[in-house]
Amino acid sequence: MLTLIGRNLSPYSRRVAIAMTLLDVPHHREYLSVTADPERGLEVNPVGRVPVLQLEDGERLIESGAILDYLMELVGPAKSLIPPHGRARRDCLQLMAIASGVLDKAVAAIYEMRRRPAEKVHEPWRQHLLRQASGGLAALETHCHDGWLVGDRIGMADITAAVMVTFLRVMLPETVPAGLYPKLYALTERCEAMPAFQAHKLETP
Ligand SMILES: N[C@@H](CCC(=O)N[C@@H](CS)C(=O)NCC(=O)O)C(=O)O
Repeated sequence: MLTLIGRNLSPYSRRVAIAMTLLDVPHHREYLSVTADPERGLEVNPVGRVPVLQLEDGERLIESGAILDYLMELVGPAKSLIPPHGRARRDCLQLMAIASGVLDKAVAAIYEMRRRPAEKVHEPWRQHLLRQASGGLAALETHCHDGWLVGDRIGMADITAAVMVTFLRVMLPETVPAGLYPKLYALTERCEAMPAFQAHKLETP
């Protein structure tokens, strides 16, 4: 059976876990924290990060986007959460890129605060990272409407956006003040109410 390595506090791991549940892909889970166990992180991934997807023969895939690509090919185009071709595929991948780009900047801002001694935090750099995250949030807000981001059913763009907003609300609440991104909030609430999201709740740190 497949094994997904990484805990739900990692938004990159959480988006893969939610996709696997939505797609009914059976798997085990190893709730690895690379902060708590960096040695295990380096054992399963040469660059020491999660998520990692271990295949039945022991091969390990890294990088959430590449893991999702593998999963979508596994389930086939009819079930895929990323449209297989054309404009819809391009839109989905671009919106996923914005949402995961916000995560990259938010995680870097969190590391700046938590991984450095207080006197070595470079506040102008942290502010720059937060401005980049806000740029992505504002762009996503303009793409939200009453339905799903792309097409007429939930897809990877919605999942990535919702996982990202929930992560920010817990870890960096100042980046998502109430009222600033109402449509993105509404999309997130709709996603988080679904059983697949409830099955992989964000653990509070
Ligand atoms: N681009 C990667 C990002 C993965 C990532 O940064 N994961 C974090 C956890 S949220 C991690 O393992 N950080 C440990 C580190 O970078 O030292 C992906 O999409 O898989």
